Amino acid sequence: RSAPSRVVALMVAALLSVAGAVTVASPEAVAAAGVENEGADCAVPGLPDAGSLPANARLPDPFRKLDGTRISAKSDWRCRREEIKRLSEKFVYGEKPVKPASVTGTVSRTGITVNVNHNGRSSSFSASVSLPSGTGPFPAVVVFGGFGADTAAITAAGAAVINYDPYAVGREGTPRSNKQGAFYSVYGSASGTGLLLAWGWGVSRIIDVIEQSGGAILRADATGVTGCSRFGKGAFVTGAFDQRIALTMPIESGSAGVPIFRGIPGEGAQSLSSAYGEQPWLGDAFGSFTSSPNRLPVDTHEMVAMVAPRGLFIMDNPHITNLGPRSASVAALGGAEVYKALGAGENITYWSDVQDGSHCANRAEWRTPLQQNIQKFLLKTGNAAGSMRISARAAGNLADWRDWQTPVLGDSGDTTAPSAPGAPAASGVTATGA
Ligand code: MCU
Repeated sequence: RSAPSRVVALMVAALLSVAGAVTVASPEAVAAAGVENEGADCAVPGLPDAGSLPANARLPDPFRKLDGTRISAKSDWRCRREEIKRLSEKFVYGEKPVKPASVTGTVSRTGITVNVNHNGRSSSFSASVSLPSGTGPFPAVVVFGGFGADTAAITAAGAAVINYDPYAVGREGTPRSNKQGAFYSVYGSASGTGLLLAWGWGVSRIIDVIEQSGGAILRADATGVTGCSRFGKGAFVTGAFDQRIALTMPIESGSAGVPIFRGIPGEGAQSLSSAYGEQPWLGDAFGSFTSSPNRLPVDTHEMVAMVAPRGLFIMDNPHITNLGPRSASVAALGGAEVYKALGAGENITYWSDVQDGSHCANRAEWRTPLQQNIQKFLLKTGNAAGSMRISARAAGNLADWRDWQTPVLGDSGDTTAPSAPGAPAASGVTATGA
């Protein structure tokens, strides 16, 4: 590095340390990206064919690239994440198309409208908005469907609620060959993309409209997403696939949501063939894995990892085996290894330590962590550490599920090699940001 660039780096480091002293949130809490997919420009090698996938009873190594080598620097994660995204699309959820040619719409104090036009096909949908008290602009949480999320706690914490009807974007009750809703009006009723990612596409288009609105009412850089049960599956996948989402909060999501696919049969949760057949939630391509999840080149610990280093608060219910809470805890623990490797271990919370109650009940135990997560990732006024609050009733053991260890990722901006032993310490910028 040349002397002048070192001086600039030191000046930036000094500015960062001043900023760090006056803000409440740590630098790692400010983790949402300005774009839907930061890895869109990554060169990804050819993906394997469904027919040539080796069986692996353990969770795939999230740090191992398609070329067989492991990543060694934090900056390598961006393109490794893109590989996981493409594998997940090809084998699990179906493709999420990039932003359509035209997205327009409005944001008012009571609602959002979205109009999409792509390749001569158009569709529209809308969502109502409930603002908290105060003047704004406000962060917002997209709430899937009308049940299970504590909307009163969200607005009391100071975030708006966007009441999202996923069925307007991807309907249930249709055969896979004739999918319906705003997504399928544009991409075709025979699209292999399942409802979960169609729903996520709809949320991404809402964020596009908020971005274009100028930010007077809702802030585009502070969006959360939540929902329970089938809408917990949707909230989870939505947060994994849009890096503008600062806080992802799935509740009791069950099979096709957070739980590792590989753990579902042994735990006795809703079977993969049942979840695949009940509704076209997963992509059509998942149909060849329902009785052989060990052939999947990805599992849901890597969807957890796709959210990293952004805020993730997974709520689960250890009293209903059908939901796969033990398998969900393993997904959280496995994905948390990527959070830790990125230096963001405090940005993930898994919470199944709750009293019995009906599925999607409003639980007092989650109110405080919900509001703390909103303060940390959306309002940016708090800095509570995330934690693993796993109920002993349904606690998985990650060691049983992995044959890989978590690497120490270098801070170097060099994406090809870790810093050599004995090399000078990382630059002032990275040292300050750590
Ligand atoms: C847990 O989510 C689903 C479950 O996968 C389905 O089998 C069941 O019919 O519905 C659950 C749900 O969405 O409940 C509201």
